[in-house]
Amino acid sequence: MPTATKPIYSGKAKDIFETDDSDVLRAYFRDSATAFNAQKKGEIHGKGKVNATISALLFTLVEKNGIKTHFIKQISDNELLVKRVQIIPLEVIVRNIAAGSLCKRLGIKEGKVLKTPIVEFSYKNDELGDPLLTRAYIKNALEIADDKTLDYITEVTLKANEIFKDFFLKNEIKVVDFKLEYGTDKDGNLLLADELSPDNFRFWDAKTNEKLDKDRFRQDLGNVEGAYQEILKRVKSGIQDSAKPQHTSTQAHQHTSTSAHKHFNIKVQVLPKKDILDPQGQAVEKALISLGYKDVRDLKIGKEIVFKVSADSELKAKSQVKEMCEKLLANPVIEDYLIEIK
Ligand code: ADP
Ligand code: AIR
Ligand code: ASP
Repeated sequence: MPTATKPIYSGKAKDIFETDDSDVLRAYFRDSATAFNAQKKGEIHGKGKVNATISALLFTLVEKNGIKTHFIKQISDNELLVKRVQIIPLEVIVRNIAAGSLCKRLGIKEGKVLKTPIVEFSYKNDELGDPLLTRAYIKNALEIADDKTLDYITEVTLKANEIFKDFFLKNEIKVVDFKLEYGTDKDGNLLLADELSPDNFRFWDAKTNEKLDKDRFRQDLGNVEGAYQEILKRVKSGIQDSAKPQHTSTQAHQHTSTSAHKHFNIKVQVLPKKDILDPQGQAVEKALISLGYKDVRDLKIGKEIVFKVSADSELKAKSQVKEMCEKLLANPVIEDYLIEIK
């Protein structure tokens, strides 16, 4: 149960408390559930505990993959310690498969696999019904984020989507769509915040398409508690599986200490993908043209990473480096990488 102190904020599903440290907040996840901007209200028994635990596990998963979040630790069944942030009042939504408001708005059939993942922004404002925003609304009417911030949020969100899709598919779940919130900490770092749970994700069973998220509550489908418990079960077993040694190049990597004997010099070149916005590259291209180099075009700015690895064959070294690129060195959603081995 929450302690007697008054929350500094009591939302639709969580209470937020201050702690002894002014930079740290305590989020208490309640069982209360709302839908359609609080027009529908109810309780989902055990939801607080399940959502706090799923959030803790998924924040840890994305942190491990290089995404900065507000998560510090889970301190009880229903409570997380988080870094205090100033929330940007945007609901950042990613969609892989058509569902919910997208179907309503566009008349598309639920279940259509979208050509590529879509990122959209809504205004986090219950009174206005969280309206869909354009970039111009965000930048020039609300003035809550600029292009650079929106590009960064989009990049991180698409990366999170790849991490979630991959993790959940291994656990026989399709990630249909989800909503993220971001905020800035006292040092100006943009952190993924709020929660990661079936309250803000649509999850379908990969074999049966059974809904395993808040749509069961929204649409009165029954067994809401069971669906949330099922997601918790699969997330827990997925995390356990991912901690086990793999029979792939990761295992080859572990063997390096005993059997590897060749050293390879690695050079990785990382460049923004062809159609991805590269503001830095565009600025340099413009500057070169204004200096009189009129024929310059398609300028991209990237990075070069050099290091050595030991492995028992070039093939194994290459597959290890490829894995490093996918996990950390590049963002495969928006960047191409080229591996050179000598
Ligand atoms: P809502 O406000 O939508 O009803 P909740 O009941 O989940 O949502 O309340 C939690 C509130 O705390 C949300 O408004 C969310 O934006 C905010 N929040 C989440 N993480 C943080 C954080 N690290 N620092 C400050 N506020 C946060
Ligand atoms: N979402 C949006 N506002 C609040 C939440 N939780 C989430 C939904 C769904 C995604 O954002 O849970 O996963 C898209 O919602 P919709 O209603 O726009 O289709
Ligand atoms: N979270 C929002 C609400 O509580 C929207 C939704 O989940 O449908 O109303």
